[in-house]
Amino acid sequence: MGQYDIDYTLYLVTDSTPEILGNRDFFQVVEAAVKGGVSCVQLRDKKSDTGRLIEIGKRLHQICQRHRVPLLINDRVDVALAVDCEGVHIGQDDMDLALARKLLGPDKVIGVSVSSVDQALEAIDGGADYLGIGTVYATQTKTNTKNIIGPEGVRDILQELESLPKVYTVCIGGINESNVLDVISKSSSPSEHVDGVAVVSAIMAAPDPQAAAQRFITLLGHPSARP
Ligand code: TZP
Ligand code: MG
Repeated sequence: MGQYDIDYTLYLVTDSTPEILGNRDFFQVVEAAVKGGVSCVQLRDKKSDTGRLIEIGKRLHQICQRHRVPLLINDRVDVALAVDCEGVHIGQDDMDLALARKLLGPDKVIGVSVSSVDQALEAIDGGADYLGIGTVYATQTKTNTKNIIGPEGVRDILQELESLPKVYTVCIGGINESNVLDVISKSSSPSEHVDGVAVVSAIMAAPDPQAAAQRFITLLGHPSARP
């Protein structure tokens, strides 16, 4: 489906709330994280109005393009179209996947949040490019999450996917430098691993986001810092 071959290894989901950002500049924080090795960025902003979101998205897309990293937009297919970035990430309560695909066309990347085998199979059937599997651990960043599935829940989903054509997988929720290797090993089914980890606060709220991203990349065993 989506034409972009995305590296999901270290997937940064942004947050511009004061609790996470303090008084730092949002774009500088994200750019630092990208310099540290973040391989994919999702703009997640539940507060800004549509016009502002498009403005932020366009500016963020320029930064991402400079570092050859794809940008996806959380929730908003209309904003992704306006920004003309690489795709969207939709949850179970967002726009229907079939409609999102119809609006975005075959080339854009669509990721879908799933927390059960049934949701995963439905998303694959609907042509999702990747699955955001979680919530792995309870997190302050998203307190309204209904389903804390643990690494074991991720593994159960991966196991079901083994016999199906390849779909990319990323796990999310409460992942930090201390638990990331544990999450990955416990999430693995015998022959299938997640393709990446999605992180908000462990990078966005870190005092030095570039160094934090670099340490993640080292832990994940992936080539570090980008030009
Ligand atoms: N979806 C499930 S958990 C979550 C989202 C967007 C937030 C994850 O944030 P953090 O800070 O990495 O735990
Ligand atoms: Mg959503």
